[in-house]
Amino acid sequence: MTRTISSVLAAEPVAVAGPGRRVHHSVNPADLAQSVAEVELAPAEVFGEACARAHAAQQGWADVPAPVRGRVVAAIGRLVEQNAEALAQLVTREVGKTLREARGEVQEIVDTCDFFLGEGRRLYGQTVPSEMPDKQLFTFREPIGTVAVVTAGNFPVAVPSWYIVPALLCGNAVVWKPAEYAAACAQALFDICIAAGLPAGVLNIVHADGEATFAGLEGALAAGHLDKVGFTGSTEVGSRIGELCGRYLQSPCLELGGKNPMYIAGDADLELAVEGALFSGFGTAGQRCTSLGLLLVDRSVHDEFLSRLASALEAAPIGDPTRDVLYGPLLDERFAKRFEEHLGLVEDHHRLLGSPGTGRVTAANPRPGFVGDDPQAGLFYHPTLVAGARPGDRLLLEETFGPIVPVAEVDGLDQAVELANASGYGLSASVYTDDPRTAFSFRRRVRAGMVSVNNSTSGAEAHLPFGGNGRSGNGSRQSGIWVLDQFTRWQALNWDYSGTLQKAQMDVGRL
Ligand code: UN1
Repeated sequence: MTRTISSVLAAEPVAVAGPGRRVHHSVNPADLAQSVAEVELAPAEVFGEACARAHAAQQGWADVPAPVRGRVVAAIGRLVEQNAEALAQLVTREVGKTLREARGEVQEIVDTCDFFLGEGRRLYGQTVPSEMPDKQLFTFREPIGTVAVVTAGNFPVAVPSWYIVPALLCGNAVVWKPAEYAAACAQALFDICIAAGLPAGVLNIVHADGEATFAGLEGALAAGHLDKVGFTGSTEVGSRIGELCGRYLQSPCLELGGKNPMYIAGDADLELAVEGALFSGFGTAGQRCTSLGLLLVDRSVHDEFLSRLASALEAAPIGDPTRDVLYGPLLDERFAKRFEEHLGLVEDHHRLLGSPGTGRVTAANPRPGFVGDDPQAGLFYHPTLVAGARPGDRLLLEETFGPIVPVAEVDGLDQAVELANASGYGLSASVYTDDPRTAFSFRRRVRAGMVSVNNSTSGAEAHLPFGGNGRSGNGSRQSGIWVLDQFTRWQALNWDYSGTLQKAQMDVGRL
């Protein structure tokens, strides 16, 4: 049977045939039973071949005028819109994100296409004055070449589109390696992009495991078939990619983990802050790179805030992601295993606390709302709020990637900033206050690529720079015009029409 967009989006298991030997089964994490995709994982050579194919196709694509490439981006956006509901359902089925969030994720691809289709008519260079007469200088943006995109599955379609759409718009060819556990979502987005009218070889998908991908990347870099790597995922893997690219004098675009702080100042609107903490900490089961990682609550409002947040959490429905719940299951079994290890930290913390009153572990208990009312049926975990966290606690320093939020009591802004920066991550941060002095001072001193005032740590918009510092990335930014610097290189042009050999620095014009 030929695969079509609708057959990938249908609620049938997707079979992705490839040259691979090992088959990966992607299952619905809400029941661990429903098969969503069966994918053959490719060996490293196949990754290398895809890079060679992309490398060969890239010049032809770069020769297509940028506004015409923009029309292809527009067609991707339209096709995503036409298939939006089915794509959102697939996201929910394959990675367990609530339908409401999955719909938002699909909208994020449309927003990205909306933004970049217009960029095809801009992609501006500059005209620059020369220091000599009868000479004009210019700058041009040129495509970087072949781009490998390696993505996680917590945002199985939106985050890949942040790389793929601008990379294509800029005239690059792309090889995309999606997460194995989100293979069907990836295949659906890939099929949509191809159906939008991309020439053969310009966009390629390779399903492979991590080690085959590393070997494939290394081979392609050595062969000169790869010019940029874009990676969203863990800090550990990101630093391995950074080392590999560094050996070939390349600077990858790295979007890594986070331990995103939220400071609740003494004057905060507590109702608003509770809502923000609930969504930031527990939305997507805490599995966004921008999820809330630590709550820093001013001593004057600490007890009141904590008791309100704990009650809101107790009342929040958790379970079947197709229903109106706060969050569904974790992404897949590997993430669940890592999360359980992290849960051990909570237990250690609980044991260490000793004297009553110094800290509490608040865990909501099983309730109707789990699939079949059985929390064992899928990868469901209770939300956990850990109060009494102290400076130096591992809970305040290590990324969780799941529904646990530690809470520390702080004495004012200075201590909040110190604890906010202690983990070495620097992706997103948020402050709740009505005082602009607190808001601006927090913004300036917190080491984060993105800061929110009176809003969640997550929820990026497609036209603002997205990215982090320190352990969260190498300072590269995605989204908006800032990502153009990842996917183009600047070329300078000197045009001398004086008819003489004018030498820079030596023949500088004088008054
Ligand atoms: C991620 O988790 O990798 O800001 C990205 C947000 C999302 C993107 C998160 N739109 O929450």
